[in-house]
Amino acid sequence: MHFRPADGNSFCRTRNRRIVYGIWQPTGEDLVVSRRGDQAFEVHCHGGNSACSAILSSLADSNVRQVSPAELIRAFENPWTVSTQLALTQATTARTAKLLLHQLGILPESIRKIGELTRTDQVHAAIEQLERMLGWSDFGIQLTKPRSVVLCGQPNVGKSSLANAMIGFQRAIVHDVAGTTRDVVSQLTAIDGWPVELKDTAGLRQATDTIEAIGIEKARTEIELASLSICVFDHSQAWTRQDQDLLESIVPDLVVFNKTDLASMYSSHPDRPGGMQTSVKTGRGIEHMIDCVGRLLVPELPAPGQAYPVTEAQRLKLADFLDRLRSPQQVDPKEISELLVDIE
Ligand SMILES: Nc1nc2c(ncn2[C@@H]2O[C@H](COP(=O)(O)OP(=O)(O)OP(=O)(O)O)[C@@H](O)[C@H]2O)c(=O)[nH]1
Ligand SMILES: [Mg+2]
Repeated sequence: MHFRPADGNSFCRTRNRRIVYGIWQPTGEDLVVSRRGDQAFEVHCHGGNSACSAILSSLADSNVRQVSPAELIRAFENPWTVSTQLALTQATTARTAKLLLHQLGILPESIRKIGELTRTDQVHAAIEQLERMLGWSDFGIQLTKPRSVVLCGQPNVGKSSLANAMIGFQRAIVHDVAGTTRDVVSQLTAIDGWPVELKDTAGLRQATDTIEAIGIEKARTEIELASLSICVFDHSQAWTRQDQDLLESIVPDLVVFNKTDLASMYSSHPDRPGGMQTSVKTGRGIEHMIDCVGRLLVPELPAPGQAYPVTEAQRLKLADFLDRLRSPQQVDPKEISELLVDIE
C-alpha cells in the first residue's frame, strides 16, 4: 500500500469512514484517505491535475485499473447512489454541493419506494411521485451545469465594467472607445451560490467591420440561449429610438441603467422603461442587482425532502419508467419495477 498515515498508525486497522491524513509515498503528495468498505477507499488530494495524474499513474504501476464513471456505476449495487455521488463530485459551489448531498441521502430511497409502490399495485401513487420528481429535474440537472447569464446592450454603456464588477476582477478590456468588446467573453462565477457562466458581449449596433459584425451575431445567439439576459443602458444618455428597438428585439429578463453617478437630464423620458440602477464607478446598486439576478435565476426551491433527478441519465430513466406506468398496454408492474434498478 502506498499510503502512510501521518499519525504513524497502520491504515489497515482504520475503521470505515474515518478520514485519515497522510502521505502518498511514491509521489510525496499530502492527501486524505477514507475507507468506504472492505474494498473501497476514497482518496482526496490537492494541487490540481498534476497531483491527481501522479497518484493515478503510481496506482497504474501497481496494476490498479482505471475505470470510466459508467463502468463504476454498473459495478455498484445501487447505481442511483453512485450516479448521485458522481454528480456531487461535479459541484462547484457549497450551495449546490449541499443540495446534492441531500439528494444522495434521499434519492436512492425514493427510487426504492417507487419500485415498492409499483410492485404492490399502487401505480397511481408511484405516478404521482414520479411526476413530482420530474418537475424538479431541470433544477437538479442544473446543479452541476453553470447557468448562462448574458450582459448585452449598445456599445460603451458599461457591460464589461459591470461583468468585471460582478466577477470581482478585471478581465474584459474596458475602454472609452465604443466597440471595445468584439467577441463573447465568458467567465465562470457564482451568484447566490448558483454556478453561473457570465457572458459579456459585443455592443449591439450597426457593425463597422466584419469582426465586429461576427461578435454582434454571436451576442444575439448567446442571448437566445441564455438562462437570463440583462440589457444594459446608459443612464446619463437620452432614451433613443435605437434603445427602444433594442429593448423590443431582445425582451431581456432584466433592464439595468448604468452610470448613475453621472448627471442625467433624461431619466424621465416617457418611453424609458423601469430598471435597476447601477454605477460601476461608485459601486452603487451592484449588490442589489446581483441579488436580483440570483432570485431570477432560481425563483423557487424544492421543499426539503423532495427527491429529484440530478443527471440527464437519471431523468431519462424516470421519464421512461413513468411512460411505461401510464401506457395503456401496461406490462406487469411487478416486472417493470426491475427497470428502475439500472442506469446507463
Ligand atoms: N462614470 C461612469 N463610467 C462608467 C461606468 N461604467 C463604465 N464606465 C465607463 O464607460 C466606458 C465604457 O465601459 P465598458 O465597460 O467598456 O463598456 P461596454 O458596454 O463593455 O462597451 P463595448 O465593449 O464597447 O460595447 C469606460 O470608460 C468605463 O470606464 C459607470 O458606472 N460610471
Ligand atoms: Mg465591452
